[in-house]
Amino acid sequence: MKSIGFIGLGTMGAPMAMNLLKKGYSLTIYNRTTAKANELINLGAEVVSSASRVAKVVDVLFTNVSDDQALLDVFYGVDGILEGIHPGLTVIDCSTVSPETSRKIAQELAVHYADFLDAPVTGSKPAAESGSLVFMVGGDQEVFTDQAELFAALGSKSLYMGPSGSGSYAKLAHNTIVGINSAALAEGVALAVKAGLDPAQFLEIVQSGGANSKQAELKATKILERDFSNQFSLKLMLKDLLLASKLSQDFKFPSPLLNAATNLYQIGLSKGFGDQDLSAIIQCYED
Ligand code: NA7
Repeated sequence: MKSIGFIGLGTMGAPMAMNLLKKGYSLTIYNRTTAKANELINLGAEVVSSASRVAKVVDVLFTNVSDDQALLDVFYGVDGILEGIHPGLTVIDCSTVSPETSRKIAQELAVHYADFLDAPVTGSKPAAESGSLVFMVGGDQEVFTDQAELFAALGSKSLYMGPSGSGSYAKLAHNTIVGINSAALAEGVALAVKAGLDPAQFLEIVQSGGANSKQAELKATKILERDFSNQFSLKLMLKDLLLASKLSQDFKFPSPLLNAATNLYQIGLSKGFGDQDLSAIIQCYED
């Protein structure tokens, strides 16, 4: 069995690493904040003190960190992955970052005879826990095929999207839809409440008809119970919308809905909702 590494044990990374352990893989882990590794250590993971040490000892290395800067830090920083890289290593990055960053790292790894797949996911914390993530993958198709077993261990589906950066393109386009859709849901529910309607009954109508969506299905209870505990944070959604906005500008592509949603999430962040679940965006409509 391949030896696996995991760097980035946050909301998404920790349950993914847990699933690899449960499937019997030998796992070496590193997280900047060491305390987050404790539960995994108890389940048999080996923790090491730097990203370079993980890279040195594994065949396949997953990374799942916040954003472009975090990913560049774990690769290029002191004791970063590049210091432990070896020929034949495959890195599978599940962070949502810009396609430029995915391509830059893929090119860097190729110089060292190592492979890189940009493999962001759809599905937030519950899907990470239940092993039902969907991967959208960019990079060399043969490398993707070689890792099919690992994608199957963590997700219900993995799709090859094209050359390096294609997974990141897919994820930013995907989250453009999720961000706009979540904002639309919040705005509609807030309008119904303003008009004096019962939110539970209104959400039942939404889920029964033309306004239904995955977000309406996933977030209705959270909205009704005012449970904004984090499954995918508002600030990370804003990060994705800003990356998508940059893509739109690069492509000279008009994106009025993306712009409106980005502004709304920026207001949410400035009101202090950044660490809450993205469904907390509804609070922007409340007095
Ligand atoms: P979280 O729960 O905010 O976790 C982020 C992880 O990234 C966490 O392990 C952080 O370590 C790590 N991180 C952040 N910055 C750095 C730097 N500079 N160096 C090393 N490690 C860092 O995010 P999610 O799990 O919800 O999401 C992860 C990705 O998937 C993100 O791109 C989403 O958009 C999709 P820490 O524990 O803070 O020390």
